[in-house]
Amino acid sequence: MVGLVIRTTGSWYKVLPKEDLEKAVDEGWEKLLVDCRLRGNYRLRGNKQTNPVAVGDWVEYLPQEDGFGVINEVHDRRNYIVRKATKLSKQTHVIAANLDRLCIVATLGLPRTSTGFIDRLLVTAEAYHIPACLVFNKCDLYEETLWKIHNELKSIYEDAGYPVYAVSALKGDGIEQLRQMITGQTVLFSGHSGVGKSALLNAIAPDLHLRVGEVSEWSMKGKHTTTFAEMFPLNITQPASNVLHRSFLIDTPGIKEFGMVDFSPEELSHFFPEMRRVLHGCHFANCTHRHEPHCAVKEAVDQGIISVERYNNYLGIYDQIVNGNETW
Ligand SMILES: Nc1nc2c(ncn2[C@@H]2O[C@H](COP(=O)(O)OP(=O)(O)OP(=O)(O)O)[C@@H](O)[C@H]2O)c(=O)[nH]1
Ligand SMILES: [Mg+2]
Ligand SMILES: [Zn+2]
Repeated sequence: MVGLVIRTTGSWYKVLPKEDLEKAVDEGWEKLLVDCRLRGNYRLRGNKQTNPVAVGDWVEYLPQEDGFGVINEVHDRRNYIVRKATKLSKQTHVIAANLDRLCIVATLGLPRTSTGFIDRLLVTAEAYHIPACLVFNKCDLYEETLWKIHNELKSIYEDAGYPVYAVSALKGDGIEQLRQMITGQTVLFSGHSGVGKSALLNAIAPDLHLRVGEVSEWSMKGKHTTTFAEMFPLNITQPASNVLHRSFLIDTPGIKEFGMVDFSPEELSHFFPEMRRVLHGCHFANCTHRHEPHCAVKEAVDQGIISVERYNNYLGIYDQIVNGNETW
């Protein structure tokens, strides 16, 4: 049997049978899920992943007499988002697989998201060819100064090529626009703990009733209210066409620091779309865009075509890759 991994908790996997996919939204998907374990001798794919099966994976499984299932095989992934399991670890953790979009949930409220964090996630999305967008939540808390910062960031990221949304899960502002954008897609919501990922999913799909952190519970750092990645099927009818689309929304536990999995320093600038557009103009074919003369990237930064903030984050990530400096 073939199924889609909806939730993983340690060594158990909740799998939605492929044949039930159509029913899943109308009849409630929870009762359709099969509890599966991984075949005992399943070989980790020779690589260093802590989780051989991730949310969004398509798997082959065998139903057992006791009602449980055994996963025999994981289908090849179209793409995935991966991070280091822990700060200094060589092991990696696949957050989710087979994605149409990454929504980075950020906020200028608390806990504030840095552009360094955003750019590390964006670079990873670029490396795996996953379209990404930025969702700034808690905009109801913004006053004049924060809106000014927001608008600066919006223009930086839109110029780079990423859609930017300003929303309030609490007040409902901007949610309809977000719903339109994710229609018919499998979308991963990622970001720090406490930025409001679960609250945002509840705003998009009120029937989900996801657990949201109590205001008093979370500090600057967030409290990790969501503890496992989980995917939710959702039907959205487009008002214009009245056509029904199925989406899959993936809620994830907050991440404090996004440990990028190693890239070669030479390829890094290709994962910054605005650099990718100009770097063919560099004098040296192997230009690292740091101190070489006649560098088209540096010229674009000087001319204000590439943002200084993004360029500095490029240098920071470059340094991290080359020297292993954990600047995060
Ligand atoms: N003012 C305001 N508060 C919000 C908004 N969205 C979420 N919050 C609050 O932010 C806190 C954290 O929200 P969650 O949805 O639990 O955050 P999360 O990103 O899912 O956190 P983790 O599950 O720990 O990763 C809660 O107290 C929410 O009520 C918003 O738009 N405006
Ligand atoms: Mg949550
Ligand atoms: Zn260059």
